[in-house]
Amino acid sequence: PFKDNDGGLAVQEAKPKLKRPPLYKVMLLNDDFTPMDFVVEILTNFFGMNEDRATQVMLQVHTQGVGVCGTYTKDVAETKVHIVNDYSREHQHPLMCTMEEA
Ligand code: NFA
Repeated sequence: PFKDNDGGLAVQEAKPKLKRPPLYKVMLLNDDFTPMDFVVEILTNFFGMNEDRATQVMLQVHTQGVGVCGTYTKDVAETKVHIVNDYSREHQHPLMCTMEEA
């Protein structure tokens, strides 16, 4: 409560701020060199997909050029992108993982 301009008592209601955090799509990009099995391994190990779903997404990336691995908060998406790119580089594959706001 506070004194307003005419001396009366005014109450500023505190609005409960329940804003959902922005979400980010984590995506894989196609290339000509990364083995299909390696991409499936990435999708099962780091994105919790079963073999069938991982194969679908891998083929989507292979044929369409890009595919969504999952949708996460910013911190989680950034961590996934780094882990996947580090893992691919460690194995000398050019696979690229990126993120964008959903
Ligand atoms: N295009 C790759 C190949 O033919 C397979 C691939 C799929 C690579 C999805 C990257 C992402 N070996």
